[in-house]
Amino acid sequence: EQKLREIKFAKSHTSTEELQQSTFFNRECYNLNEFILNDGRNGVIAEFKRASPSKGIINDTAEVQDVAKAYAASNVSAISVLTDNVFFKGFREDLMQARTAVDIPLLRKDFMLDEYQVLEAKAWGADIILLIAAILSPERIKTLAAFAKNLGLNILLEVHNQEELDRSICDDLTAIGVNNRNLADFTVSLEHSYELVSLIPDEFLKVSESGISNTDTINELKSAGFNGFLIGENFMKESDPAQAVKEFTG
Ligand code: IGP
Repeated sequence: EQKLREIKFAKSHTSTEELQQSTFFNRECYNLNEFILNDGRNGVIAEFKRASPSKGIINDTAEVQDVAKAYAASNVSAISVLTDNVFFKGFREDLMQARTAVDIPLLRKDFMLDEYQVLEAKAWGADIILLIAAILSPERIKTLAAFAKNLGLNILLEVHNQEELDRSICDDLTAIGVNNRNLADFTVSLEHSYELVSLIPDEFLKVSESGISNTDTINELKSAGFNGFLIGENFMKESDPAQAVKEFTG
């Protein structure tokens, strides 16, 4: 965590006052529950991701506005936008441009460690923040979730196994995501989702994350109890992610 902090906070900061005065900061966030549990939408959280540590460059030509618009037009429930630059080649501008392009919930996908980043998320137009159990203590998760909720943000907690779930769960979360990808060795197995789904209390949205590449898998995950499906590479690996999401969602 210390290493991550050093890498991510090397650059200079906008003041918290400036963040709080920015255009998007005072908008009301969309409610993730409403968009996921909506019969007219498909539960997919479609991701804009140029690159990843496991795959290298996935797509460096697609424009975020075009992709976001195509995702929204395909009735996805939300869009995830990577803002981490070090590992995923994302920018805060990607999130801000997605915000101007669509009117559905946006997830700031990043390694959140402190309150300042939560303020950034709100200022850049996010509706949802990600808290990753593998890199945060239970106390930090509780504090950051309360801080984010107070700003009207939705909170997605990401876990990879039962131990992370048990120690990290707290009241202020909106959704719990099971990451099928092991962040240490990048192996992907949907078994993580199937093993954990029944352990997630029903008051939280249940999201399966990573490695989903067809609608049969979505239907199986749905039968198992999931209502959200985070999908990135399957769309972004195509030169035209807009066409890929259209074919996927019909
Ligand atoms: C999407 P995929 O396999 O569909 O591209 O996965 C998403 O789950 C993945 O990008 C992700 C991620 C993360 C990225 C899950 N948790 C945490 C960065 C940080």
